[in-house]
Amino acid sequence: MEAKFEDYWEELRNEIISELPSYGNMPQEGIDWIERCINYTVPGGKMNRGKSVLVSLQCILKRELTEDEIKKANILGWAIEWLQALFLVSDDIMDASITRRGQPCWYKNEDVGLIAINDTLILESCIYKLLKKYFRSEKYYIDIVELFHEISYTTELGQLIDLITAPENKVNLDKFSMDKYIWIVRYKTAFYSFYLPVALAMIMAGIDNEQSLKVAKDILIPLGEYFQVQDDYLDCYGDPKFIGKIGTDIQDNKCSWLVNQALKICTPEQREILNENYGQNDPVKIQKVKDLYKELKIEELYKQYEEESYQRISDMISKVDPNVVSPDVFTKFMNRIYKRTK
Ligand code: GPP
Ligand code: MG
Ligand code: MG
Ligand code: MG
Repeated sequence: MEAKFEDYWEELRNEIISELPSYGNMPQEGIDWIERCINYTVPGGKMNRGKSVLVSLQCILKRELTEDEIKKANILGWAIEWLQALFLVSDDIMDASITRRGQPCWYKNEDVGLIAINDTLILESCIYKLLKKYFRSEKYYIDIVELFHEISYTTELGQLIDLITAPENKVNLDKFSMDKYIWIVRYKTAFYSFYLPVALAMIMAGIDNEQSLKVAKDILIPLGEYFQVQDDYLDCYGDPKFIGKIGTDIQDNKCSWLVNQALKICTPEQREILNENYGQNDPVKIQKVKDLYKELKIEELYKQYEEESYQRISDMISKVDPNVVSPDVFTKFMNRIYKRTK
C-alpha cells in the first residue's frame, strides 16, 4: 500500500535526531530537547499545506507517479510543515497566545519560555538539513532552497507589518485600512500557505517558467487572502475546541478583517466604543467589542464575503488555460478550505 503523508514523519525525525551525536557528542539532554520540541511543534496540525505538494504534483503530471516522486513530494510537504512550525512557535510568542493545536503553545511550557526563540532557529535549520539530504543531487535543488528562503522572507515582512500595525497599549484605529489588511495577509499567510506548496510541485514537475508560476500566483494569493479572512473570523467566532487555539486578535490590537469591516460602516459613536475597548486585555472590553460586532452584523458580512470569494475565485480558476497549469490544482485547494470551521 502506498505510504501516507504521515508515514514519512518518523524517518524525517530520525534523520534529524540521529545526526546530532556527530556534533562532538552533543550532550544527551540537548538531543532529547530537540526531539521533544520537534515532536511537539511539527506534526499535529491539519497538514493541508504539507499534503498539497503531492496532490498538486499529481494534478500537474496526470500520470502514475513513481515511488521516488511520491516520497520527494511528501518530504517537500514536511519541509513546509517544518516551516509552519517555526512560524507558529514564534508567532505565538509575539501574539501572546495561550494554546495551539489543542495544547499549550510551546513557549508556554514551564521549562521552555524564551528558549523557544532558539528552538525556532533550530527548526529552521532542520528544513535545510532535510532539503540537502534528500534533494542535493537534483538539478532543481538550488531552486527549492531559494524558494524556501524567498517565501520565508515575504512571510517575515508580512509579520512585521502585522506587528507594527498593532502596537501594544497604543490603539490608533487610523492605522488600519482594508488596503493595508490585504497587504499584510498576502505576505504573512498567502505566500507560504498557498503559493509555496504548488510552486514546489511545479518545480519538481519542471514547469517552473515565469508564466506558469504567475498563473499559479494570481489565483493562490487571492485564495490565501480568503483563508486568512477565515482565520480572522474564527479567531472571534470559532470554537477553541475545533480550532485548537484561543483567539487573541481583539486584545492584541490586530488589523483584523473584522475590525476593518466594522470601521467601514460604524457611526462616530460606535467608532468611539472601538477606540475605548479595542486592543486591551480585559474581558469586559473584549466583550464590548464583540457586542459592537454583533450590532454591526459583522458575521453576516463575513458570510457574504465567503460566498462572494468562492464565486470570484471559481471564476478565476475557470479561466486558467489547462495547458499552462491544470485547474484541478486550484479547485482541490479551494474545496479543502471553503466554509472551514477549523
Ligand atoms: C498568521 O497569523 C500568520 C503566521 C502564523 C505567520 C507568522 C510569521 C512569522 C514570520 C512568525 P495569525 O497570528 O493570525 O495566526 P494564528 O491565528 O494561527 O495565531
Ligand atoms: Mg497568532
Ligand atoms: Mg500573528
Ligand atoms: Mg489568527
